[in-house]
Amino acid sequence: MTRVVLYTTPYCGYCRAAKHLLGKKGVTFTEIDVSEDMERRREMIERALGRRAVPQIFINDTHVGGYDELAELERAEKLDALLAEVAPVPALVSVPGE
Ligand SMILES: N[C@@H](CCC(=O)N[C@@H](CS)C(=O)NCC(=O)O)C(=O)O
Repeated sequence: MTRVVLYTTPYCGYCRAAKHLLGKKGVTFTEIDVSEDMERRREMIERALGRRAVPQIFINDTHVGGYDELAELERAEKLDALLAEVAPVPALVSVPGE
């Protein structure tokens, strides 16, 4: 399954546009509201290599960027392929004694 994560804030037109585009693609995504969660905002900035604007979009842990970049992928007909990629299964963790 494709893993799509969006860091957003509630009153953000670009966030709405990104969610609309992904919704049109029938994609399920996880939305992380960073408006009041400084820990997750820091996580977003770190994962997005210093970018502070919302949305920041990740597809299978690959940083896509904001809405403009997402829309550009769609315009270039590259978004469907990216969304069709299956997320790598996290490595199994062995529990000592089990
Ligand atoms: N080019 C960006 C624009 C994003 C943007 O301007 N987001 C606004 C909120 S809708 C924002 O975060 N502004 C505050 C900032 O840039 O730090 C995109 O396409 O996502």
